[in-house]
Amino acid sequence: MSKPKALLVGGTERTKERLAQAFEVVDGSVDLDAALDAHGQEIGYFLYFGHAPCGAALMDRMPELRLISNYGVGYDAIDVDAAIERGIMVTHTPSVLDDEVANTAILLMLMAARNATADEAYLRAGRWESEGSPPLSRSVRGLTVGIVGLGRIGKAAAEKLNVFGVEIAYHGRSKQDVPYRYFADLKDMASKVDILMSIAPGGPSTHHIINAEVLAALGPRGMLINVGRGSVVDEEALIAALESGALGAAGLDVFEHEPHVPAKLMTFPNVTLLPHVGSATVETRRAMGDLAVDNLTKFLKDGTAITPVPECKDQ
Ligand code: NAP
Ligand code: 8YV
Repeated sequence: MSKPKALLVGGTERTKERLAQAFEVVDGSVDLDAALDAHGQEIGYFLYFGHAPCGAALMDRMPELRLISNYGVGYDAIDVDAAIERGIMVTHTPSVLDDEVANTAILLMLMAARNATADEAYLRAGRWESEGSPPLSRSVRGLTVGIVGLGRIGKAAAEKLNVFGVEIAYHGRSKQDVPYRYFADLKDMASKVDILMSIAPGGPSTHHIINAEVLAALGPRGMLINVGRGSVVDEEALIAALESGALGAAGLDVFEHEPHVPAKLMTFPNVTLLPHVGSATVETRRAMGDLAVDNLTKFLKDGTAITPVPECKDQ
């Protein structure tokens, strides 16, 4: 009997090999259009690695599609309502990346406070030898970190942050049973913390919630860390705040229009920029890839998935 067809966009060799054990893999990573022209009518399963929009038009090119397995926990690129309307389940990869992404947030926090990007550039430019030591940086001990989005990753970050001697606060739509101070109002929290750490998902409800007013509230000694989604921060307002000195420093792993990063952002010595690598270690990407494939194979076997997105839990 022939294997069912699964479309693969992105992913590693291991993902492809594991997927090929149960499916005939249609690799659309290089030319998605050509892959859909040739096989779209027979594709029932889709393993998606990426952030390009996956909407109704794409789904309609695969009338037999039953499951979209997202290689990542954030699924704001996928139109879940359109998928549900078409009887398509959507899954993602929660939990397996919490540790890694929390580490990335803390890495960026320390780099911002300790001025590490500027200091490294200083050394590489030979200035240590010619001018002596660079200006002093700041200790994080005693500072307050306000986490925007205290979910799985946010909680992992909060737990790790305990060893740095910081106070922790958080903002979300609802108060949780956690030993951290809750702020229902984001601007209020920004005015009372030293570091704002965004680990919130993308999508309409979080679009630009970190805006000019929130950045002004964070202030000239404040630091913004963003490992959630670029769309959460008004990037133009962020650039303006950095340019005027209204904000102290930033550490960013995500951007509004990836992989584009505004040239102006690259000019600030007090900003650390990473190319969306929060989960990008061999170990964590392997765990994400395995879970993404396991969701597909389980669904093929018994019609249920391991980690459906919340909207598809009852599907
Ligand atoms: P999660 O467990 O679902 O947590 C999301 C948190 O965000 C929840 O605490 C939620 O609290 C809060 N939230 C949701 N909507 C909000 C809103 N409109 N305003 C304020 N807070 C809101 O998700 P997770 O697994 O921790 O992942 C979080 C996000 O991290 C992902 O969605 C993804 O975008 C990003 N991420 C980035 C990387 C990277 O490589 N940089 C890697 C993995 C994940 P309430 O429901 O109480 O509001
Ligand atoms: C991945 C992420 O890099 O899980 C997420 O939401 O942003 C990252 O872990 C990405 O999804 C892979 O494309």
